[in-house]
Amino acid sequence: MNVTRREALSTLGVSALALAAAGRGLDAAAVGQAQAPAGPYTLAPLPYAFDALEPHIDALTMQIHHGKHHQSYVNNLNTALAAAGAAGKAGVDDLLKNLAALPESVRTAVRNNGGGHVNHVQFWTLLAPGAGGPPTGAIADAITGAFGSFDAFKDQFSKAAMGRFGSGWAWLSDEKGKLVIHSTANQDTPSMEGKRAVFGLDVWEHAYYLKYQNRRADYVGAFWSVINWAEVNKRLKG
Ligand code: MN3
Repeated sequence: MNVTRREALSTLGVSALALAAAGRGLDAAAVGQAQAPAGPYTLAPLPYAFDALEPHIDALTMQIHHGKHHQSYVNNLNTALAAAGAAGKAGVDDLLKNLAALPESVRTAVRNNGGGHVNHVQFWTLLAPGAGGPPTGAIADAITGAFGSFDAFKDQFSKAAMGRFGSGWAWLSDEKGKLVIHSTANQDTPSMEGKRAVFGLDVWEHAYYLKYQNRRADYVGAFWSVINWAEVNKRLKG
C-alpha cells in the first residue's frame, strides 16, 4: 500500500518533502497544500506587463506561464533542496552541473525544477514589447557568419523547435566558440551538455496552447516578433 502510494506520488511529481512526509505517515494531501520554503530561490516579476507581448504571446498565457508554471519550478526546487539539507544558495547552473553531489532522492527534482527555473529566467528577459525584426549588432554578423543569413538561421532554428518531440526547448548556444542550433528535452539546459546558452525558446505546450493550440509553428514564427536582440547581444558577449 505504502509502496503503491509512493509510486503514485512520484508519478505525479510530488516533491521529495511530501514523499518523506508520506513515509512518516502524514497526510500527503495536507502536506501538498503546505507552503514551499520561501527560498533560497525566488521568482522575479516579469520586466513588462502580462499583456505587453500581445498579440504575439497572449496575456493569459504569460500570467499562467510565469505565475503558475515558473512559480512551481521555484517552489519545487526549494522544497527538494530543503529535503536534501542542501538549501545553500548555489548558482542553479552549478547545482545542475553537480547533480551527483546531491542525494539521489532529489536529483531528478533538482534537474527538472532547477532547469525549469534557469530556462525561464532567460526566457522572460529574452522577450520584450516592441522588439523583434531582423537582428542588430554583433549577433547579426555572428548569425550570418555561422548560418549564411538570418532567413537560413530562422529556418534551422524553427526545424529544431518543431523537431523537439513533446516538451523541451530550442536553443542557440555557444559550443567551444562556435554557434550551434540544438534542442533539449523537458527542462534540460545547454550547460548540462557543455554548451553556453545564447537564447532559448520554450516549446512546451504550456507556452503556447491557449492561443495557438496545436499550431507550434505559428508560435515559433511569432517568437521573431518579440525577441529582444539587444539582450541577445549582451549574452553573446558572455
Ligand atoms: Mn515554460
